[in-house]
Amino acid sequence: MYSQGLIGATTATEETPEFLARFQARIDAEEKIEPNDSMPEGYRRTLIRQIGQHAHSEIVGMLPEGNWITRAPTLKRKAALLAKVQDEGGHGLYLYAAAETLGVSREEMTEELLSGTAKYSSIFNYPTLSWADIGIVGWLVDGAAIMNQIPLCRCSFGPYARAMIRVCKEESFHQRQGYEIVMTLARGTDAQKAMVQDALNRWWWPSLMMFGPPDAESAHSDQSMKWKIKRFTNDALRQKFVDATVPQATFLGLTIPDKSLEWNAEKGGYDHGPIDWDAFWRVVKGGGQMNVDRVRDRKKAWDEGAWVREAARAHAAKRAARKLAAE
Ligand code: BYC
Repeated sequence: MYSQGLIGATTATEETPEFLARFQARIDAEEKIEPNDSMPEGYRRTLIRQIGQHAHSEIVGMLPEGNWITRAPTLKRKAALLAKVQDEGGHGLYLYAAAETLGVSREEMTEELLSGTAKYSSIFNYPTLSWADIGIVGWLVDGAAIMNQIPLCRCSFGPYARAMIRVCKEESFHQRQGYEIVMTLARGTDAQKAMVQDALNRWWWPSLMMFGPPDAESAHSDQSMKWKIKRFTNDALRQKFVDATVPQATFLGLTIPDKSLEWNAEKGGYDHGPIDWDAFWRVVKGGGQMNVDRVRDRKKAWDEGAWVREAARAHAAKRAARKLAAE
């Protein structure tokens, strides 16, 4: 079932200064690192952590939107939302497969998610209260995801970089469907305008938090930038997102809920108000409105899918035995 799994598990190498320098030279030369290549243990662990958390975010991210599939206002909206939520499941699959090439199994990663030892994006611990939330999630959350993920297409680890190319194409469709929902509501009745403004008020700050803690407090950024896993820092991507999104809100006639938001001609970008990082860490550590529900729902899906995994394994074993007998 996990055919490409565990390939990289046998590449442990003594990390002499020469080995580390050779590895860094490959990174600096923009060579892609592949699963069978020797790599520092820290590089491997960083990728397992980041790709695993990214995969978890994709599948936990199916929950807040899946919640609206039965209540989408038209058949067209329902079909688009259904396709989007299925795409997120696919993203999780590509990412788990990419992480498996580093010598970790999907079962291990899932156990970490369900036991709370692996994180997933803070953004999915907020509830989707109205149909407007689905538009705002597509516009802002998928918009922030693209901003963060386009640079990951150039990540130094080949399987992650290649997975991200397809993910980004699909995220781009997601962002547009969200923006189109928001545009429809923003041009609608007063009640629709109020509903979409309310959703923007609730999702704006959590969307900025998605990019992670400020650079000064980001534990992994320096090393991940050196290894070209990350190409931009958390603050740099957050700034790009704000600069791209504010004109879109203006076009829609919506108000970003930040009184300090102001164009700064000198830096060529917007200054924004302070982010409540205490609230961010509270949510990351399990204190968000939906943390308990999200993990419970993932556990239920994992438990109820046990028979499918068992059947797939039995089918694979039968096929392998048949192939062996025919040889
Ligand atoms: N939420 O040193 P830092 C999507 C953690 S999927 C929770 O800056 P790093 C979508 C961080 O993990 C969106 N935790 O870390 C899906 C670390 O904790 P650990 C997900 C966060 O890794 C479906 C600690 O804080 N995208 O958009 O250098 C539908 C210190 O942070 C968060 C990805 O995963 C957070 N927001 O940078 C719609 C992209 N931020 O591990 C949409 C790939 C930070 O030491 N990931 N933490 O326990 C990345 O680009 C990077 O991992 C991050 C963080 C920028 C997120």
